[in-house]
Amino acid sequence: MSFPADFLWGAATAAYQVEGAWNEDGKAPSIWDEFVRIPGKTFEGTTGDIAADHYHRYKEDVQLMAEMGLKSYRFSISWPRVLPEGDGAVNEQGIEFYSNLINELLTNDIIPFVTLYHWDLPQALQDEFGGWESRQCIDAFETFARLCFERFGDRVHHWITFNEPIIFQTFGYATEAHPPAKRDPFLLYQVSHYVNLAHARAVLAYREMGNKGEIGLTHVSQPCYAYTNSDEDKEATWWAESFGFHWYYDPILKGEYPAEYRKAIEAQYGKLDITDDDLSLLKSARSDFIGINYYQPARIAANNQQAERTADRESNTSAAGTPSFCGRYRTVLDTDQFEYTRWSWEICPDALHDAMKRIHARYGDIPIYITENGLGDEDLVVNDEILDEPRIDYIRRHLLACQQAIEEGIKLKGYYAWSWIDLLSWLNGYKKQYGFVYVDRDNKLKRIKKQSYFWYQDIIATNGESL
Ligand code: BGP
Repeated sequence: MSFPADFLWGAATAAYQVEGAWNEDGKAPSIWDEFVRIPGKTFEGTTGDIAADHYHRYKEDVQLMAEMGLKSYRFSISWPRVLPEGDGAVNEQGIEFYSNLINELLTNDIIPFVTLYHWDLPQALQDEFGGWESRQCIDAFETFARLCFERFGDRVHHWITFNEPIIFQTFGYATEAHPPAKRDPFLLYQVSHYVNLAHARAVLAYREMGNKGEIGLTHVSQPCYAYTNSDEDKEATWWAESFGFHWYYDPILKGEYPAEYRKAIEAQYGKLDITDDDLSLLKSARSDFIGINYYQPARIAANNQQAERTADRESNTSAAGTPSFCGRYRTVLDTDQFEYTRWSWEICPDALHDAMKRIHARYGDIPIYITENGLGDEDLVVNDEILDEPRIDYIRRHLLACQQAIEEGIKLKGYYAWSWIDLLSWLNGYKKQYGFVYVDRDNKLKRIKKQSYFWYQDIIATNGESL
């Protein structure tokens, strides 16, 4: 049997995308609650105000998980729900919601895997000191993290500090597609360092508080491949890989920044505020595991036209075929050679296998969780049945890649499909579906099990044998 007996067969969501109840029971607005209200920023102006209404229906949702046999559920805690001002008074009603959810999961033998930051920064902190642009945010995050460890650490033993720093930072500070919608590459790099420090402080706090579980961080994993063998495409790929992989993974897993790349970006944008004490802090806080979110690889070419990435929603939501924010490279869309989803995301299970090998080669025997992987599609509905065969095919092929990695000795400990249920896609509204469970938005958000629900149920029951 290639999947270990304790392999975590899971599925994931994130607070803003699933909960709704955006202004209930003492919750304050996050930067997303404000951003979605700016005209033109999201698909047809969709918001997470109601989302899948998981906040009110979590019991029903957990029952569906239990019936499926789900081993673990990854979800995030909304920071402004538990600390409305970011670091001030605790909102006990918010704490109660997560406490109840955790208890409900445990009663049903489902292991909670909790993300602290899935992009919904309290608006109060953005207003007060520019959010992640300030070192003050590091202290605020530590306060939030400690609160969560204190209240939930007795029952939650798997923690992710941040979800996909590269996305909220690039979109937030270089392409204007996410809040705070700025275009300032220097800030992007500075923010990335402050977030790394916040991660490190949370890791140390977790250990110092005597918790027994594991703590890590989730990065995007998008292996880059030169589109052609030309020197200029290879050089472009060095830039893409240095930014997308080494700049983000090295500080978390090696406690340092890639030197050559740092030199190059500081020459271009200016000297970053990174002190020796900061670097010692990073070194002292190696993660217990790395979470990877994998959707697609990137085919990289030189950006000969010197085109700039634009701020429009479309070019930020289908990643292939756009120039990078820094203008040094672009991604290539080639429908003759590669297979794509409806949103032009390349389907390539081999690159998932390759991603794990690259991590293993650079950082050694670090345990890995695939914390997101899945197919965004518009599902076929026939007589109230959701026939999402393409999703089954997508997940099956990616799970085979996982199986191969495990057989080769990679310490892969779990797989979380994105997503558990149909939820808000940040920039594509409810049109782009990922879930095992359909949410009928025309019929009081009724839950309907998709074909993939039953398929995954069987995969879990056989521990992957029926793949
Ligand atoms: C990841 C995020 C998720 C989810 C997923 C799908 O980047 O961590 O929150 O949204 O991507 O993205 P999208 O909804 O844009 O298709």
